[in-house]
Amino acid sequence: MKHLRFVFLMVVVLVIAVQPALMQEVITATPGQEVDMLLLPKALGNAVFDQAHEGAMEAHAELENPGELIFNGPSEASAPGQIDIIESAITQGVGGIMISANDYEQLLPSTTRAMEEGITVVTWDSPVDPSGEALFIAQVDFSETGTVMADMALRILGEEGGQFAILSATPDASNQNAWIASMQEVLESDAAYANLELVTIVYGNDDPDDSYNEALGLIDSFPELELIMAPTTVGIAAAAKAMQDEGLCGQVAVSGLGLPMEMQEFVENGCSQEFALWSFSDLGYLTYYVTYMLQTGAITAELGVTFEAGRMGTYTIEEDPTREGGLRVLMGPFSVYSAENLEEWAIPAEGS
Ligand code: RAM
Repeated sequence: MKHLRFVFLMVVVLVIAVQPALMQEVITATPGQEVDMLLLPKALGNAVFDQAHEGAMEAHAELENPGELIFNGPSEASAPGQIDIIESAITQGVGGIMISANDYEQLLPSTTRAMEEGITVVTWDSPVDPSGEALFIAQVDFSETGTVMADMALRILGEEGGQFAILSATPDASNQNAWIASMQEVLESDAAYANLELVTIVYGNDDPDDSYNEALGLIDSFPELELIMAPTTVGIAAAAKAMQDEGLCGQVAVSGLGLPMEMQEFVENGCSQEFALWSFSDLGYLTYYVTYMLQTGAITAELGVTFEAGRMGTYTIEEDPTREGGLRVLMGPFSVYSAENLEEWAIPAEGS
């Protein structure tokens, strides 16, 4: 009995001693501080960026920021369009700029100038070179994206393989370029992928019409093509629509990174077999939290800094293994959507 009491006492002492140390390290935000924030997507009119905006608005309200949350982007996914918006945000004197970048290098003079003016620059979804940002909010691990896409291709084409093409976004998009490079590495890394033959990479500029036409071009140029892999929500939906219109569903598969609400009909009618994504509203929410906490001085952009991002919980700033000298906050996870788990993600038709 005495022994038990001693053990119990030791446990209590330990908990009391260790807990404050643990708790001190997780930093929380101080709500109510005024910071004008700009959420800058690659382009307007893309549903995933609207979802990120919703997440950012949720965080903005939760943190009771009396400042403004501006959501503005170019009408087409282009670096010059983003530069103009960053420049006017600097003149306006915003406190935080959150960018999904159309180019890894071209935005640097503007983002660097913004940082010199005391503005927190955080990238999300698609980063810039680490010299032009405080850190990057990575939706998923970029090298994992290659594995996810290679495995989807393998499940669709089987071990006998076949020809496939990549339909990407803009040629300079840093996220898509990193994912394509990672997929190519994965394909070469294991004999299991040996029969998956990548025949070409084309670009639909995250524009529905361009992407649709590029998909049609692919089936013209490669009559043996069996799969279009599109690491862009705009590209995958346009490719699936093109295959549907051509009556090629079942013959040419469509996969990649897609938004469930845009892809549901194509999974239901067999034009797309499976695709993957993450939550864009969570990404917007987390990005807002980090930018607010950096700009209000609650945290600094340094390795090992641990903080709490509201409903999403605790995160730690870490080295970005996919970008030398870069820092990231890693969100995740990936979700894979297919006919097999359709019941879990499909939006039921009205009246059913
Ligand atoms: C498009 C955009 C975005 C990317 C998704 C997967 O909506 O290119 O940057 O993350 O696809």
